[in-house]
Amino acid sequence: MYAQMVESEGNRGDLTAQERAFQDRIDAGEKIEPKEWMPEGYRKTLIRQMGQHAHSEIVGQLPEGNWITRAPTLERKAILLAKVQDEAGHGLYLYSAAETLGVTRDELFEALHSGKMKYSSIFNYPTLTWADMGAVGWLVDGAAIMNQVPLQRTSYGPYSRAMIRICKEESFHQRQGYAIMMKMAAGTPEQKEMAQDALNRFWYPALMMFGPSDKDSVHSEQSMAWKIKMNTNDELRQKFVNETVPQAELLGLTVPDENLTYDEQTGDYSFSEPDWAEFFEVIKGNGPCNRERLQARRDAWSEGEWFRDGLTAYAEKSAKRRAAAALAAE
Ligand code: BYC
Repeated sequence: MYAQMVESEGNRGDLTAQERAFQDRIDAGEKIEPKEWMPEGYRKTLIRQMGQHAHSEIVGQLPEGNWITRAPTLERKAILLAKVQDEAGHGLYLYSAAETLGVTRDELFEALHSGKMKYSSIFNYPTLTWADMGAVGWLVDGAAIMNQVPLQRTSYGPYSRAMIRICKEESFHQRQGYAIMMKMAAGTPEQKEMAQDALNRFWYPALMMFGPSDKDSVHSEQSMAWKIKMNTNDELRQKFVNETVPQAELLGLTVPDENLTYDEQTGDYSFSEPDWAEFFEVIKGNGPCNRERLQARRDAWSEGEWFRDGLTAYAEKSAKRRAAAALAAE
């Protein structure tokens, strides 16, 4: 249901009058709201992208949660805890926004647990040292911001509004990661080495977060026409490299790419592409941590059943009590 759901609508001439009126609204920069008419492909593409994004936030808690008990100071622990809680909040805004499109949260979870829906490839890599918390905040949240800031202008109202709040929190996340990297890079030679090692391991997976190169991106063209996506994958990847390389230099760290060169004229760095064969393996489920991450989510779902049942029972009881009180007051 969720894969390949968008039928190509061809060029504008092929659109029905209703579809053309819809496209005109998008082109004029209007927001589309939940109860309004929308093409089925638009609705499904949004469910796919927002659902995948929500799942990424929730699964993204796992590699960082791993370090809450191991953070080096109480202050670092409190900051990391707050960040991981924020990710849960982001997931919830996005699930709520996706629900306005007529899909239930249970359906979205079912699609995640059965492997039908994806989450960001980055979370299938392990976090091996404390420096990885720095690299994740700096690079992973940094890449997420690069992708998500333009999505504040996306055409679907609830998605765009969720993005505004998420982006504010993501900038704090990125800075806390960079602060860890600054500390480690200016520390003992061993600490600096840990920071370099974290950069070495997270650089290419961070580049993969933007999706396949434009020539292999299946959805970009239609998603951009609908303003569900505002930029191509390669445009955002380039922007990320341009902003991140000087940040690495400031840390005194080396980006693990021998082909990295700066073009004075364009202001762009040219850089090596990630290993796309590895990327496609990871999104097929064969990355280093895919099985562990999915199992953790499935376990959390089944272990939380008693709690969900309790909440439902309480909500039903409260509704009955309110109905009885209303009847008595008549
Ligand atoms: N990982 O046609 P394409 C975060 C899939 S983390 C896995 O270019 P599209 C956070 C794609 O789904 C970031 N799968 O697709 C940070 C499609 O497969 P299906 C989460 C990927 O959708 C810190 C196929 O490859 N952010 O926020 O136009 C802590 C072809 O690709 C990936 C978002 O999700 C990938 N990296 O573009 C916690 C932002 N890349 O679905 C959390 C919103 C591609 O046909 N999402 N695929 O089976 C987007 O902007 C877009 O969905 C993407 C991909 C740029 C990711």
